[in-house]
Amino acid sequence: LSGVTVVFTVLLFRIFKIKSTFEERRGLPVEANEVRIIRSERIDWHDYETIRKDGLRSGTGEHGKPAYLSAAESKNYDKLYKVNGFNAALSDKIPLDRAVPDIRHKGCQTKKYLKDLPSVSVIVPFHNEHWTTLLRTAYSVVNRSPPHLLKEVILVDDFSSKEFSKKPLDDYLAANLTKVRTIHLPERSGLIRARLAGAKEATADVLVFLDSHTEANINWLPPLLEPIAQDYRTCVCPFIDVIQYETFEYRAQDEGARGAFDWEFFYKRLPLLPEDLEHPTEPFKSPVMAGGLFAISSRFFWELGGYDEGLDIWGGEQYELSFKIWQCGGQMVDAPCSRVGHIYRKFAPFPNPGKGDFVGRNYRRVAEVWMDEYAEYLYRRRPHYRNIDPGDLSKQKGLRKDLNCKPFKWFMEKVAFDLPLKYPPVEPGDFGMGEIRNIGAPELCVDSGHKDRDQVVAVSECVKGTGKSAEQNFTLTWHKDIRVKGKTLCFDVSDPNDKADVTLYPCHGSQGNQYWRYDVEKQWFLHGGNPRCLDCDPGQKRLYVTKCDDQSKTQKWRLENVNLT
Ligand code: UD2
Ligand code: MN
Repeated sequence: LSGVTVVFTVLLFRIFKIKSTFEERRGLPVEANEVRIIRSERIDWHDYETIRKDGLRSGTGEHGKPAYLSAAESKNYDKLYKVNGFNAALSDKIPLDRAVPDIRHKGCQTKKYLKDLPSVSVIVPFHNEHWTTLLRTAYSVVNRSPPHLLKEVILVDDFSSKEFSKKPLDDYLAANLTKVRTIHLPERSGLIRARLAGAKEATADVLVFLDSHTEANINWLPPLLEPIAQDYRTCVCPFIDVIQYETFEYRAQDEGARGAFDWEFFYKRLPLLPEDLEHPTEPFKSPVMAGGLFAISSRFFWELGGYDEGLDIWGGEQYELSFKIWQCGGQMVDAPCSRVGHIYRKFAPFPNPGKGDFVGRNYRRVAEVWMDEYAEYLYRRRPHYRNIDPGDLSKQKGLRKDLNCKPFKWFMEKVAFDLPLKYPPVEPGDFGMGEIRNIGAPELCVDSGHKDRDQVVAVSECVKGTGKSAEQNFTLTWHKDIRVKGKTLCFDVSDPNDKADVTLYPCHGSQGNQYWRYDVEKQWFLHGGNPRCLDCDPGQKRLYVTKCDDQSKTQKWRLENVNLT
């Protein structure tokens, strides 16, 4: 027996020897080169068959055209609006696999990407998402992703109470979308821990996170993946398009800007740099992500410790991850050729799950761990953050130390170098300035619309990004009037009747019909000595003053920059 073993061993040895000599003769460097050549080959990733079929579709909401309900179809409108913050009744009329318009830069249509791209797990946290918007998200991903790159879609149910979210959803997916599965969390965990739960189960090279009311556009995946294939520590965001909450129209938000924030941690955007504009289809560096939609290699995500699991429910995680990525050796880019639509809700329909000021606590955690002396800027704008107990931060601080991450000053000087420390400076003595955004209808801003003396002011879609309209820029001055930026026209109400129009009139500085105050706590703009509140009708885009009502959301406004000193 031992003889046989010896012979066998010798034979095995010889085979290996021969094999390795053979490889030596071929020359390993050559093979490595070949691999490199193959690896850098680029191909056209468009799925022309799906594009052709989509082109033939017609019907309600197809190609992202605005859609409307007939009177007969409107009976569930109010009920569904209230619980979703968007026109869910209309969503139910639009096909789950509708076509979306190809609004990419022309150059994207001929752009090629590496043939060798990493595999993807798409992770979608959801809490009480309406069933058709959730499924439309899943369909758009499955139908517009190369099958061999898309390993799985994981819907993480954050303890939803809607009936569809449980067994009916699981059954539907098993029957119709086999690549898509669910994880049902046993308690309300918030979107951050829900994403973490999905990421822990994900098996692909790259994690792509999406919100539960999104639609992936044509060829969205390769542009997101290529920068990661080239450097696993690059995190990539798509352009986020707007799915209008009322009509489901699919349109661009703008043609790109760099993500940033103000010192109340509202998400803001900075202009593209000259070099970004030169290459409109190439990824450009961006200081922070919007939050919901991005791709990151699983390896880098976990090297960074994922998210801080102490962040609860909603808010702040976009800054935490962005700061971590930049400060701890990675980078963030936006890929213009990857576009995904997102429903910006008209209002957040979810009640606070009894967790107090979770947004404030999240912001405090992020500021304490990552922002060093710059946290002070946040606290100056929001003094009560100083008194919020952020909880245990030792793990996060330990991680920052272990990874030898750079100071926030480095981030401010090298990455967000054009982010103003006063955002933007408020004139001395003036109370505040900037956009006046409605809380009940957060897509709408007060807009003076190039109007002149005696003409009526209205609300319209907020102009986002770089080319911020002068028509949505106001100053609440020390005279206690509201001035249109760059003009000597003031908001004036002369009509004593209910729902009186706001008109423009030359500023006189002596209050009366032009007397306005802003109540920071209630977020009210109060007019006159016997005060009425600024209010709007989002449907008609009308702006007026009326009796103040604590319950009304449309009477609440956010003035962009408030001078607290
Ligand atoms: C933005 C981001 C969002 C997130 C948030 C800050 C975009 C387009 N959206 O607000 O992804 O970064 O800023 O935290 O960039 N959800 C849960 N559990 C919860 C609450 C929400 O699973 O307790 C889900 C929700 O169903 C959705 C996602 O988390 O899929 C984001 O919530 P959102 O849509 O209310 O946030 P959004 O878009 O206003
Ligand atoms: Mn969202």
